[in-house]
Amino acid sequence: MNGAESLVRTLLACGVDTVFANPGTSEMHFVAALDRFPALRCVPALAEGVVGGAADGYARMAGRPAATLLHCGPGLMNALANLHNARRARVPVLNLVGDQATHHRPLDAPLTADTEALARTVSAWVRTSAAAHAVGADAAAAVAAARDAPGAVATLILPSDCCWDEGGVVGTPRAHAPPAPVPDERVQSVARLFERGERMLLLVGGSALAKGLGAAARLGRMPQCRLLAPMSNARVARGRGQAAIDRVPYSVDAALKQLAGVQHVVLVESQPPVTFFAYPGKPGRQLPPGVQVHVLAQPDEDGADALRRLEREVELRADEADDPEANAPARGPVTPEALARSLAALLPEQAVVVDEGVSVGRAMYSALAHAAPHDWLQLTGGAIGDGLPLATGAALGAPGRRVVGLQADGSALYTLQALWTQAREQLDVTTVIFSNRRYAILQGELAAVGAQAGPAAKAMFELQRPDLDWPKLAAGFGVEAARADSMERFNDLFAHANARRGPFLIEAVL
Ligand SMILES: Cc1ncc(C[n+]2csc(CCOP(=O)(O)OP(=O)(O)O)c2C)c(N)n1
Ligand SMILES: [Mg+2]
Repeated sequence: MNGAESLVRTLLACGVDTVFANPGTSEMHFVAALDRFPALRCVPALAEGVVGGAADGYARMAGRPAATLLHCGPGLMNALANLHNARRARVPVLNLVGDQATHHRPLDAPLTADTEALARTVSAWVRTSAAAHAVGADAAAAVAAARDAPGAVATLILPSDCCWDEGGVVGTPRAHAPPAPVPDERVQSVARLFERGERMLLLVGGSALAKGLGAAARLGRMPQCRLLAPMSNARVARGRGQAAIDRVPYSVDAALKQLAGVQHVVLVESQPPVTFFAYPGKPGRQLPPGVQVHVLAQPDEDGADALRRLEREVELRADEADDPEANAPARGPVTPEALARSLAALLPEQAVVVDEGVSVGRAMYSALAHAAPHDWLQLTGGAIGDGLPLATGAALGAPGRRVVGLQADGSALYTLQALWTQAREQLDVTTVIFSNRRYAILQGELAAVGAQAGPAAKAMFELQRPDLDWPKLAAGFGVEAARADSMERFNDLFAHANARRGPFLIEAVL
């Protein structure tokens, strides 16, 4: 058995059966092993940004890691932005990077780079295998490191001689650390805060959001308490039957207004909220000055369990909330509000919504709070170009569920190659392109940072001259597509897309 075969056998033994790959010469022995192991699903991607984002989307839905397969330092560089998003999502990713053979590295051949240094920027764990016999044990350690609560990117670098040399040994799966229970004293001290009747904010993130709110929602309905989620979240369980939860707004003014008067913040798998950027003369922290911050659960602790225990300690005085009546789909011109209304009415049951809707997408989150039950996946690290890859990985991580991508046009163009993977694997993904033909958010940011902008500066944010032809772009990658310039047409296309198998793209012209 060579090192590559010991790697494949170890992955399968550790429950890793999906690989997103863009390989090169140094990964050939791994590729060659695929024919002997049909249980390993290897999904090709045409750009490494797709690999990183798809591994993230897969992990968010499957709850366990996929592997990536990347080529040397430069292949990893291309994947880093979306691996950064995965790091911020705190999901498990087994990041495999093939590299120069051990004895070839000193020759400084063209693709030689400081692969470990690059990997460290996104990884909680980095190791370079030293020899074929070590590869299996290294891979088992990497999977456990990726899965330690709450989840992280673990990078294993594989010099090509370690893969082709004989002497491979299959690694034994290792236990990983589950979320730690929150100590009783902490639950009780937060319970005492609730009893003081002062104005509180319960800020719930991480796995507590992904599992459904239950206790948090009931606590959040107490008269003195507000319930919010952070601005960006890996996964939120929502829709009919689930309590709605708003997010801390993007704008600093809106956030300060919303949180004015709050005296205590209780963090559950979350951090004190800050603005995306600094703006001249404005605060970077979104909490009002003087607020007291308390931690109920850290990100590696079991926040959902802590909330249930907190609920038992506190004497609840809250009513059950009802789901409001559903609205009919919108008609007439395509606007963000009309799209939100139609999506709320027509979202398929158990959809996985992937939100990289940027400025148009802002109208969607609250509008879909009482749509059919669904999971909501967001861009977590602010690095745009994640939406199409996330949707691709989510479809593989949640087979049988429709993925609905709410996708800003400019952001989609960073990693458009994901469409080809969706077509090749016949993934059930409906992509809705919010085609405003500009970088709309940056037009607002220009004013927000106080920059003086003339026509040349403003033209930087227009995606026109030439216009992008979305149905043709999608068709070029093998994905069927159509354009909607009225809500009637959008409603028909959206229903049609969700009723068929395989991917479909709708350009919603705003
Ligand atoms: C990797 C990365 N590059 C660049 C940016 C800066 N940026 C933020 S939003 C944006 C444009 C977004 O345009 P679009 O996706 O069309 O959304 P819209 O603003 O039109 O809603 C850019 C370039 C970023 N956030 N991340
Ligand atoms: Mg746009």
